[in-house]
Amino acid sequence: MSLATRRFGAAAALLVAACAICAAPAWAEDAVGEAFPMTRSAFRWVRPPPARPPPYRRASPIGPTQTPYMHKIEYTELQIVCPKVIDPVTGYPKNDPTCTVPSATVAVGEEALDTRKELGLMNGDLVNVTLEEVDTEENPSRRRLLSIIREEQRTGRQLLKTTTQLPKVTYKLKSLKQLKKNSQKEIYAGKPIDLRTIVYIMDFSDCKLSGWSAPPALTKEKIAADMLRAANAPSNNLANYYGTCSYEKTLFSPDNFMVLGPVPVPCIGGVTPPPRPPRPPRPPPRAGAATSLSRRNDTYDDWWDLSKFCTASEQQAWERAAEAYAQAEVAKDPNSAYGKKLQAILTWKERRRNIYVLPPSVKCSWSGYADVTCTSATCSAYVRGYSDNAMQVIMHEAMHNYGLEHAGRGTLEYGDATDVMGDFNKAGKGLLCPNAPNMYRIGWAKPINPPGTPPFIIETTGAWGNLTAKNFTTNNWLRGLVIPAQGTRDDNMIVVNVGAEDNSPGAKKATSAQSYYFSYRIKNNTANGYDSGLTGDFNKKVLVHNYNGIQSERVFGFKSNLLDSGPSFQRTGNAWISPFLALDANGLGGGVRLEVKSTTDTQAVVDICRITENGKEQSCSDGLDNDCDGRFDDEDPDCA
Ligand SMILES: *[C@@H]1O[C@H](CO)[C@@H](O)[C@H](O)[C@H]1NC(C)=O
Ligand SMILES: *[C@@H]1O[C@H](CO)[C@@H](O)[C@H](O)[C@H]1NC(C)=O
Ligand SMILES: *[C@@H]1O[C@H](CO)[C@@H](O)[C@H](O)[C@H]1NC(C)=O
Ligand SMILES: *[C@@H]1O[C@H](CO)[C@@H](O)[C@H](O)[C@H]1NC(C)=O
Ligand SMILES: CC(=O)N[C@H]1CO[C@H](CO)[C@@H](O)[C@@H]1O
Repeated sequence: MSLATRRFGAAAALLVAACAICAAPAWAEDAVGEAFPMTRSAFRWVRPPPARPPPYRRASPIGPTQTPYMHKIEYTELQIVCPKVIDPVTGYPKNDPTCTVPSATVAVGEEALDTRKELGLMNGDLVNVTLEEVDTEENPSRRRLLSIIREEQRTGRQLLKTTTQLPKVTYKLKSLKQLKKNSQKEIYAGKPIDLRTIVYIMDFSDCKLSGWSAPPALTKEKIAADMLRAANAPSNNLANYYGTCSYEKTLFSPDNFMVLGPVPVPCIGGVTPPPRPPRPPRPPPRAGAATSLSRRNDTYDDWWDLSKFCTASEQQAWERAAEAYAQAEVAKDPNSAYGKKLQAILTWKERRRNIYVLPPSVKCSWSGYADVTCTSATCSAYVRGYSDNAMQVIMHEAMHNYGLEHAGRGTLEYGDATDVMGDFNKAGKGLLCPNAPNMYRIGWAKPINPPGTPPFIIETTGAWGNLTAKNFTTNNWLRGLVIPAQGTRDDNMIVVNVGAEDNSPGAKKATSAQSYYFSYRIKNNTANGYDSGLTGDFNKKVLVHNYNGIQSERVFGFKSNLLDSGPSFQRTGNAWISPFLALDANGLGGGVRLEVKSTTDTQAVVDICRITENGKEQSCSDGLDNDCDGRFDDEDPDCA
């Protein structure tokens, strides 16, 4: 018998006695109710292994030390939380008072991603969930233990060592059904998105642990100065980051932004559960009896202990405390300019971004954590501590709120150094705007328009530079296409999918057809300019990304992948050549060859060819250079 079970046994005896007055046993019942699903993604720094000491003492190198980081895929979580409703009296959002489900993490990692994809779940949808409490001997309910601890505190009887780490309730997600799909909100559709943001400085000093107070140096003024376009702001202040990278399609106005705090949160708190009778013994689980939705994980009830956990229930406690703090601030002086401004932000009905700056030592395994998509009344991004590169971490998290996934390179989840959603290690205080696929995904940028189109014309679609097999039928070379530097205008990429027939809805598509994105990036020498955080490695480079997603917040599972950059490409030299996809029955597929003809400080000129015969020209009289080696038909020695 495990220690925990023995303890629980003793406590159960106590509860039997206490429960002579109890009604029907309730604690093993399923938790059923309506909830919001929240997919959240964490950002984690991983410290490098300690360097071996040099053979003899040398002064340590001057300049910032780099902190490598990596992403652990299991840090994506699918949580369920109570739906937020707008209180008709106060106008403030609050948890639906009829909510009966505990806040919980119901799936992590690939399971979380799969569930989201399978059900097309967007944050802020309404779902009906049924959670079944799972009875494991090793893991008795932490809620039950909490009630025992409360009983100890009340009676002074020592039944347990209360310093023992509390076990968690374990639930299994029995079912999750979509009741209402929220509409997508984060894709630019012609009208600037005017963000509402509150930054909360959180203070957990009640835990009486060192590093758990709000750092005194971290003032509201400091954060406001870092985030707004003030004279002394760093160039990657959030307002500039959003404004410049989006070409002012997203606004971060000082009128809609406030910093509050420090917000004290009690270290331990929550509702005291009623005493409950012991659970009848359960039959052992039958093998293979798992339901189709057997994605189980530990689930947390709505009480919290900040000193021990960093789970959905602690996160909800922070949020409740912050919200209550903000409302109390308004109540202090509702008619002042400050009170009115705060109230206006608090009563804004949709997509208020809350950024929580947590004390540096708090027990969370991540450095940043945020909702992926933001469609409910409020959405969250948390950062642990506030380091020198806080603004890069916050922008990364903020772009998760926009629905963006990580920008990878090969197997490296965060490997793309051309996007703040990837490796921003070397971006310093510069702006590292999203890569072409991510820019397209949120509607900030589009493929190029026909030559002569002025920049920033909202009505243009970019269909001209969205190339499919159809664009290569009469001539498989498209020459002299101009790719403007991404910072100079918003129609700035060429997208090629030779596995697609054309761009009409319902057009035929080859199986495993791939979309390639070609864009041109310049490291901006103006400190606060577009791409001022780009590394020299990608300066004046045509980038090749692969991305098969579309412009929808509800279509998941697609991430951009940085494949290569040129004129001088790593893999294939002076031209970039895609993998070859054998032509299907409809003649769709083949490969893409990209040659960079020239690059300047504002644009690159490229030639693009669709390869239909891989490596050797076989059709020698069709008027096409089928193998894209620059020689047509009889000119090609392949045809000799
Ligand atoms: C939610 O699910 C439960 C259990 O499946 C069911 O009894 C209930 O009617 C559902 N509620 C709604 C609103 O669909
Ligand atoms: C490519 O084809 C589409 C139609 O599918 C057309 O609208 C577009 O103008 C073409 N682009 C170029 C560069 O020829
Ligand atoms: C290209 O066209 C397809 C089909 O119309 C569309 O789904 C896709 O969003 C377009 N891609 C870009 C990058 O505009
Ligand atoms: C450099 O940044 C400025 C300001 O954002 C912008 O106007 C300019 O187009 C950028 N240049 C390039 C080449 O991106
Ligand atoms: C957050 C959490 O408790 N995650 C757990 C989910 O389940 C897997 C598999 O049992 C555990 O490894 C995780 O720790």
